[in-house]
Amino acid sequence: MSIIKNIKARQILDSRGNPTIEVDMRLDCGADGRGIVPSGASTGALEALELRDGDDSIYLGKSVINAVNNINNEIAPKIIDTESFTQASLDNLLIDLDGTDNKKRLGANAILGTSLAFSHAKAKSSGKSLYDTYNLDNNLSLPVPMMNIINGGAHANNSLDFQEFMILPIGFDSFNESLRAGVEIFHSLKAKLNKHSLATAVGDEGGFAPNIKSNSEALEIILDAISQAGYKSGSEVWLGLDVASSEFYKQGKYNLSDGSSYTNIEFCRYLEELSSNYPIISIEDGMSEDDWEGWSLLTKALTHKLQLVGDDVFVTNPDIFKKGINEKIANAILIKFNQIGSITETLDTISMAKANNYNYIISHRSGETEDVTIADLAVGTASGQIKTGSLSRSDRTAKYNQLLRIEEEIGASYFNKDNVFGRWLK
Ligand code: 2PG
Ligand code: MG
Repeated sequence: MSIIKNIKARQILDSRGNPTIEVDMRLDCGADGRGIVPSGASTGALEALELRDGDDSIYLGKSVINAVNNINNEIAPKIIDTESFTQASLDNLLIDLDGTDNKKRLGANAILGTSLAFSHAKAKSSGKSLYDTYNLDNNLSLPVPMMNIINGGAHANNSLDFQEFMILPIGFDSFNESLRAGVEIFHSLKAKLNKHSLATAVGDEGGFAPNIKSNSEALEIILDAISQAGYKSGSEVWLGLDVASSEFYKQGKYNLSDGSSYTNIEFCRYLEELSSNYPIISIEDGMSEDDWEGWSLLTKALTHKLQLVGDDVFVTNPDIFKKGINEKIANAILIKFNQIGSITETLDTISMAKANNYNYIISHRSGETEDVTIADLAVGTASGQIKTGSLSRSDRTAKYNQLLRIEEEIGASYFNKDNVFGRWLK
């Protein structure tokens, strides 16, 4: 239990140069904590509301001064010197104070910023590492990184429809080795792109954003880069996709930029075929958030073969996720704390995933900052996987660097400890 002595929010910038919220908090014991809120581009329609000011003449409408003021003027007097809080009691007070279903009055960014800052201060006051405060059932692990080395979709202005082409260096003995493999493949990919006179400029998550025409071409070039770097695809390094299909699902069809258009049955077949042709172990948002029928088809077709991750479709929301579990949609959930807007609800959703044998992946947003909380969250909740972008740009590598520090502290035996991919690798 902790009494809050001071809280101060301010507007700062995220990795895309858009305003976001930073919150500093101090507890009565003197411990302090800072939280910075990330921001998505391909957002799920049912995410908690990120409050922006909407005045086009200031930061193109993206300033967050109202949300900052909500913390400094409305939240502060309710939580400073009022009672002794746990994470849950603070978050519940904030949710009640907001009083709406999707945190639209105070802003999910205002609530999450406060929740995060408390989380950091609380860890310091208890003398624990941050990851330990997220340790739900005495089980830490170091995650396999899902590295987004080719960016498309809403994260790049190239012609690729799929948003993320990821590599997963699973077959290694430590996070350090897994990271090294990823980095070497990343650089080998850069050399390959150069050789083909393709752009090596990077997209929002630090991955390359070349003008490759087709999804298979992107996968081929990644496979090439893996072997060129001296690694084996399909045994050491696997592939992952974030199709982010809600972005191109219009009028009941999946419409690709080459003019082709698919029903959900056809698109399911398309993804099935891709996964037979390539060593793909994970597909995120293969179907749109508006196409639960498609999700059901896809799950039936591929759940035995690979991880099917719900991002836009579940938006880290326990109520929506519960519905998904009941309808047997997907077999994994992406966890983004700003989709739901508090640490407590995030942990609730994770507990639900654990209880129902769903994998859960702690994830960054495409708009990130120097805040590395998600690295600790991944270790503490033993997610076994983290999605935090490519191997360039400090907003992405900062999380990997934090994982290196944690590995130094707890030891490499925690890497991929529960092998969350095991059921598909047999
Ligand atoms: C996603 C995320 C992160 P955004 O779709 O999974 O990679 O992107 O933050 O833009 O929603
Ligand atoms: Mg996604």
